[in-house]
Amino acid sequence: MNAVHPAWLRRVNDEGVVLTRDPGCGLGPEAYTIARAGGVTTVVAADEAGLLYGSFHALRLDGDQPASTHRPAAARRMMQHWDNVFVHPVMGQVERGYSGGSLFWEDGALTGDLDRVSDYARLLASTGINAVSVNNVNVHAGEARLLTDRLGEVALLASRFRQYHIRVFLSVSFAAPMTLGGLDTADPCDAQVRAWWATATRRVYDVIPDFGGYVVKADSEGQPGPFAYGRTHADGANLLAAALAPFGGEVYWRAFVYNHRQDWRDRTTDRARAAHDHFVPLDGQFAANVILQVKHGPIDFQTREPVSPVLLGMPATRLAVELQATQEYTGQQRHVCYLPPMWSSVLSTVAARVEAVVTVSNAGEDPYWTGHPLAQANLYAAGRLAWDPALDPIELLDEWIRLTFPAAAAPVLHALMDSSWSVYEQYTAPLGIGFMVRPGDHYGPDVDGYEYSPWGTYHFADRDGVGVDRTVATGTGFTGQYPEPWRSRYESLDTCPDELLLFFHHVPYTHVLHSGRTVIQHIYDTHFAGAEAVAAMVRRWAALPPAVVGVDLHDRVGRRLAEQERSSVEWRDQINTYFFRKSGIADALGRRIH
Ligand code: GCV
Repeated sequence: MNAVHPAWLRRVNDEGVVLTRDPGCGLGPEAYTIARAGGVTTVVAADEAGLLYGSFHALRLDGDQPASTHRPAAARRMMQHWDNVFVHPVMGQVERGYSGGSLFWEDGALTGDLDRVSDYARLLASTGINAVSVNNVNVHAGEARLLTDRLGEVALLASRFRQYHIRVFLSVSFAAPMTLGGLDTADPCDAQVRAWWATATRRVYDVIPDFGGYVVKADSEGQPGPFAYGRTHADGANLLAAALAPFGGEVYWRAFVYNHRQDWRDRTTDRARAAHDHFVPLDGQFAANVILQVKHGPIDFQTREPVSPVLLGMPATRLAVELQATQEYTGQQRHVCYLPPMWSSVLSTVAARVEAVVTVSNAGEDPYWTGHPLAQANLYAAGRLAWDPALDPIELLDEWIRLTFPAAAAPVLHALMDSSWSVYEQYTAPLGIGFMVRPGDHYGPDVDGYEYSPWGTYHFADRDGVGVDRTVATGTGFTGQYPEPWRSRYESLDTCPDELLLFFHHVPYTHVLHSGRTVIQHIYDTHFAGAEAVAAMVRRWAALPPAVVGVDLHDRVGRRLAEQERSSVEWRDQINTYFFRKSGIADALGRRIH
């Protein structure tokens, strides 16, 4: 790696921070010791990376501090971008991107603003991120060429990230030996295919010696993969691993594999089961430089899901947990939705089992980086939690607020953001059932939008009840994929947590929750409460003098809050009306339902 960006180190020195690199200090890679006394901060580390992270920590310090040592919990902390090089006719420049165009690509070309890439690299490094993938996991024909004749552009990006200790990864197409190499197969057991990957990979390292490796979405939502050749995903991943191994590179192989052409009439197929069914039998068969990248929940980044059982069931495989900062299903950066309370609960279960935390980035060319200025907190916290999953999410939010806004704004920001995930959950799909979003763009309510579709995301509401029976006793058997204590907890109605009830069970509307309310009354109450909470957020923000946070930012947030309020009312009314009409059960409080 090159030396850390010299301008950054000068700036830190100017702030009175003394950085000492001492290879004999006994600290491991990326670790540092920091202390502050008499206004002078000292940072000691064995390597450049440790100094870099220590220098950012120095800027967060407030007052004198005794010496403390910090080291990352996960060795790899990656931001993945779903950025297309060419504007995609349906998905645009960034798939599920809500922050303007891509930071890296602009209508077929590399961005002309590499300094902004450097700014982004510094931003990511300040949170502890040390890896980034720069193109969409859905690799279209033009983007596939980043691996070959467009490698020079990737090298330019890598030169900017390198100065902040961030390695660049590429998403690659499993079919590349055919589409780029002209072979008539991409079979992982074919000698020519193996040779093609070896040569292509060597060329990458000729140009980018510290290249991180490949990210692969295979046999998933139309992407090519090893199933076409009757091979397993271990065969597929190990093919790329062999090509990368001589250079120290790694494969991030995604476990997001399921049948997206399911027959909705078939009640036995359960999308939640798919990743476990495909991957757990392969435990122990992956090469040493393969990391299996698993979405944190079994379906797809819904507002509430249980932890994926794959993360609990592959002890002989290196694992990464995948989080989604881009708010595809959580308000698309038009709604305030501070996600770390969800991420922390996931990490409290899996942090000790994963060696990488991967987050799908929510940043783009927007001047505020994230479209909704308050969505920056998700970007910031994703990196900080990857470094230390034990950090308290609300203290982390406080840290971000302190570093970003004047103290006078803090009470209002906390009022808007602390519970924003719960509030979003209140006015959207209830009790862990998920989806109920508009098909395609996934924004706003459409209760039956996916009910008769091939995507495997159903709620099964009828006049008597709602929810998916995933029990071993009477359902799809998904609960049986969990080890104890989760298996029994989710299997039994007595112990299944309310917030996941409809994920695991089909129950009558009159079923009484642990909270003491019936399911139908819970639906009504939470939807009225959620929309009211958003209205209160709007009032709080309007009462904050714009000058405290800057007039432009105040206006941007105000306009997004207005949309959140409109949307929350639409969600409330569609969900309440839908379930009132299905069940025929009136709201106990007699509120207006249509
Ligand atoms: C990149 C969901 C999203 C897709 C995304 C996919 C994935 O299905 O809607 O846009 O594709 O997840 O994670 O691969």
